[in-house]
Amino acid sequence: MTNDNIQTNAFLGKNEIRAQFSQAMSAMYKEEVPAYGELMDLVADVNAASLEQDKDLRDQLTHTDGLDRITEERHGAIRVGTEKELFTLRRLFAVMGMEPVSYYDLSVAGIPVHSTAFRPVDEVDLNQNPFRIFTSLLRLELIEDEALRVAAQEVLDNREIFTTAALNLIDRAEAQGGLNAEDATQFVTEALETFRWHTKANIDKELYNRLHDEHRLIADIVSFHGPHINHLTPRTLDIDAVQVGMPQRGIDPKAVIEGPPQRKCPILLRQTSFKALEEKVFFKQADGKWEEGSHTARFGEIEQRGIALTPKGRTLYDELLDETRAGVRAGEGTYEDLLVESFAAFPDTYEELRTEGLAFFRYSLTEKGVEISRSVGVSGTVDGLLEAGILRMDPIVYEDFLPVSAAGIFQSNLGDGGAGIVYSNPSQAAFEKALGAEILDELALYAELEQASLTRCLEKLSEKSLPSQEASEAA
Ligand code: OOG
Ligand code: NI
Repeated sequence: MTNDNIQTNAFLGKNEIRAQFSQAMSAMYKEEVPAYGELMDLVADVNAASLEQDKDLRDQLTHTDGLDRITEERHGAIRVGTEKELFTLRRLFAVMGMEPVSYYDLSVAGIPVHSTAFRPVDEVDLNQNPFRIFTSLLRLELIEDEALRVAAQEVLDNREIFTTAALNLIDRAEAQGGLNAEDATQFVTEALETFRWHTKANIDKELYNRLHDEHRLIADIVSFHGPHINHLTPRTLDIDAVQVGMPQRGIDPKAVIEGPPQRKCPILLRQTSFKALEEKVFFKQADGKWEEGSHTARFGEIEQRGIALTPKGRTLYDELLDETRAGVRAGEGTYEDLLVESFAAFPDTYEELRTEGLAFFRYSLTEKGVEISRSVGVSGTVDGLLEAGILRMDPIVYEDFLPVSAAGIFQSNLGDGGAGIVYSNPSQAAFEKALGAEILDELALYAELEQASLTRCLEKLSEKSLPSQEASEAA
């Protein structure tokens, strides 16, 4: 580029770049996997109906600026093979304001990867576009067969998953602190290439089969030119309706919805998916010709997001889920029945969730609160201010993922092969070293969000009155 004049070339906001990228990914995936487009239509219909029927939900979403984001909301997932690839991905996502949040160890579920999710972090950024990418790194070290490990490593070391232009634009964004509109558009186009599907494999069928026999996921990660996006997930307001609606549109969903059961106050995350497609691919023969074969990797998923839980709430969630699974193993009933039974112990009103310290809330002033803050001012405890109709509370949406659910989603798309092997322990430190950055703690982020919302309210309310001991304690 010549005469790149920073003065006249103002940077495009990261939120805008992320929104463009999310759009481009969705358009590409719709083209590649038509069932995804079908699912998008179904979700749009279900969401419109939910908003029509549930006035409280519409009010809550309108009030928290959550309404606009929903139709455009989705997450994707990719799997990479080397530390270097992960390192560059972190830099690529940073250009769009996406940061690594939370560490997920999937090795305990027999899946030789560990993961994080790249996503926006601040409330305003989430509300503009919450696009996230669940990103897994292969742990070749967990594979016992040394010859296979070496062969896989060699294939991975010889591929470059980023275009030269993408790498140059990442460098430029880092050096300048952003990208202008023209560069940003090119960046999106180039970044998209990394996540595109390739029908031609990097390897021959023999090596593919060996990798596949070790674990299907290893074959998926190693065999191709890049980390093709393996699913893109729209957010629905009523996952039960989508689960029922899928077969009517010729889509075959997995048997159970992952996560908590249906509730009046949704918590965390519920997810379901449709089975991965068997797709025609070509393997590279020694004589340079292509040999036809097939590969199963890409699927569709839908999710419903609920309120984020505090550490106490999360512990209760994990306990009840463990209880359910233990019950299933002991043959005490079906998974669905036992899940509902166990979760009867999880309070299901926002009031209880708050007073028992199980979930995170965003506080704001009611109209009455705003009026009071303009005239006399007031102070008090959170309980008192809520009761007096001065404060209102809304759920803080869970923006992250659940390892047990993720394992269930992985498994449902892996078939039986290899899923039985249990690999070893988590290694967040190794993951962060590869990433070249620390992973953010999701619980700390939610706690900060809640605290900031409360502090804002209390400050406004006390502008006209002296701050009381009680109010600052409540904060
Ligand atoms: C990722 C599976 C995890 C989710 O929504 O929990 C995931 C993968 O299959 O690569 O996307
Ligand atoms: Ni997913």
